[in-house]
Amino acid sequence: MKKLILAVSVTFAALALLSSTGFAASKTLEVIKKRGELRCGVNPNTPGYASLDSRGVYQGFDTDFCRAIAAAIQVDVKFFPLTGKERFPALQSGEVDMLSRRTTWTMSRDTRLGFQFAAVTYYDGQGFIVRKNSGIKSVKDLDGATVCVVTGTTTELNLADYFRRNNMKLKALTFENSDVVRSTYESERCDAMTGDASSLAANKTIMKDPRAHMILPEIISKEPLAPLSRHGDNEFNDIIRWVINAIIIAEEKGITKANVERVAKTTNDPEVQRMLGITGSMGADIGLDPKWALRAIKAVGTYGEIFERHLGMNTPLGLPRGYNRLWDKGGLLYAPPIR
Ligand SMILES: N[C@@H](CCC(=O)N[C@@H](CS)C(=O)NCC(=O)O)C(=O)O
Repeated sequence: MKKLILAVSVTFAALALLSSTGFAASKTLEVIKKRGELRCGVNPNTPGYASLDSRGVYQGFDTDFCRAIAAAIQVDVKFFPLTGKERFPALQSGEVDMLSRRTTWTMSRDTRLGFQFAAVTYYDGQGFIVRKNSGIKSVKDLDGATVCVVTGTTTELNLADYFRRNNMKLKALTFENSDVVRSTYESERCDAMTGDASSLAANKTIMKDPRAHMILPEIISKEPLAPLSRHGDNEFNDIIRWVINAIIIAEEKGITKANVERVAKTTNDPEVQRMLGITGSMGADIGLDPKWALRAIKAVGTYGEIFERHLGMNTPLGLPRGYNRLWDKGGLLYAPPIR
């Protein structure tokens, strides 16, 4: 009985401590700090989002969010290439701390699989790519077609749903790896290849003759792509979420990778002061030091800079911002305030 009372009072003391500091220790964060490395699951080969550069280092839009989070925590980052099928077991088993990998936020992944999505980094939708000389102009022309698709994805499910809903006949050829999906499509064993429109644009750049193919105009699904971590460690997920939000807010505020240090010294915008650790306790509140956001922005720049560097008009992908513009520029990017 005494033991029980002791245990209860220790628990209360711990709770009191928690509520006084407002911060519950994150187990994942402790593990990451101890090993000095954030382990991030990414796509194996999706140019612009995650692919190896000439030095064998992963570069891209998705990998930059891992880099930003590692900079905020002040650790190195290691990338783990994972196929659609491999990604969830790798996160569940602890092989990786998080995924930043063209992964759609869905209810079953959130609940049944036990994950927590942090914030949407890219609003996407599913599309189709076909050969220009096929005569196919619209998804409706694909009745009876053979379509190549990556298994273990929302893509596979949406494809079947779409054809069923529209009473169209489908022959789906599924493979685990998107490189195999692409080469099978290129060898003309399928009439179309389907995937997130962003990934199709990426895959098109590495086809033998990119100009021989076109992405159909229809988008058949919503694919809000978001980094995620395991259920049970909200504090670590908060770090992912607020680093992403800071990177979006930095764009709103006209901050850049190049000027962030100067802004930190000169700004009189109270939100920027809180975000960059000049005032308040935002860093301590998520278990980091005051310069967490400053380091993240210095490492990779703002959302706009990341987008333009890897996906924008001056890159092989040449993608417009579209839905991924800031909310006050007609897009969907709307980060909650740092206050
Ligand atoms: N957003 C979808 C698709 C994700 C995805 O990554 N699909 C393809 C690329 S379109 C893939 O799995 N690629 C594996 C690879 O790169 O080998 C999902 O979350 O299921």
